[in-house]
Amino acid sequence: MKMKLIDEYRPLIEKRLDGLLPKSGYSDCADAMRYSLLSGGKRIRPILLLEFYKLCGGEGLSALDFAAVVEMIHTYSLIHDDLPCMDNDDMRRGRPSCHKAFGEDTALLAGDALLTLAFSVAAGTKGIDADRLTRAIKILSDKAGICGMIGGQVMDLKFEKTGAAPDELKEMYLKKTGCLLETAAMCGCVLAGADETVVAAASEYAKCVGLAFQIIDDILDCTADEKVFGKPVGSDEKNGKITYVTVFGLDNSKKLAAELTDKAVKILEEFDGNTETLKEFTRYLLNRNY
Ligand code: GRG
Repeated sequence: MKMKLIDEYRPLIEKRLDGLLPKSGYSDCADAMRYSLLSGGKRIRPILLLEFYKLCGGEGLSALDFAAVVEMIHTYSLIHDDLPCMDNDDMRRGRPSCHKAFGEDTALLAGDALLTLAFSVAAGTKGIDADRLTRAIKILSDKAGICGMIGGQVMDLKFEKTGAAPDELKEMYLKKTGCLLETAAMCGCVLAGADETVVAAASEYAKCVGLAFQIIDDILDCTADEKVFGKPVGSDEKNGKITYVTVFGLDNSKKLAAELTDKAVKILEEFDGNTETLKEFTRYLLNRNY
């Protein structure tokens, strides 16, 4: 599925990610970081950050490094999520997952190294006011940590054993998947110097998108074309996972994802400035096939 915004931003993001990584051949761990980070993800989170930055009046490419940082943290989470002690997935982005290609020990360290590199790059961002940068790093740390993405993963592991009520499932999705998308939208605004009400609107938008995004992931996990999806279909069932599809059924899940997308698009109307591209991108996320 083609999307103009992805086609436009992707080369820029890929080039910067490449430049920020340790050189190829430096160590197995550096090669594994490179293998996973430059393996053809959609780059949704950095694109969101750069679009919100632009929407809030940010100019030029000052936010590009911070956008790359969010993608590094996303990639570390995927490497760790695929490990045998987590989801135990052999494929990611259409090729062997990091631990299948490099071994579990190196994959674990490559994830750790991407996480720590991310904070080094974030702290070294040039061309952004220091207070804005500190605030963005705080949002990033909180939302990627125990009260955010990792907290969601902890809930995910627990629910595999105990089951989950619908409200608990929603909270888990908002944390596990939503928090990093929220980081991207909020940090785009913060780095551009937007005020609190604007940052809060970006956060609300991203919560809707994040929940819809994970519901769509659940739907794709049982309906996608494996070649396009880039990883095995039916992984949730294999792991005995409770998902929106198992709780609400396929049709209701599609309806819920569409309603959340409509809500997200409505929130974009609260912003001054042209949000047409972001609206189109939001609808693309609903209709994606991988
Ligand atoms: C610290 C051991 C340890 C593990 C951490 C934090 C964590 C494990 C996992 C995070 C949870 C996670 C992987 C959520 C999945 C979110 C999701 C739907 C990912 C797919 O995102 P896309 O479609 O992927 O944007 P691409 O490949 O396009 O980048």
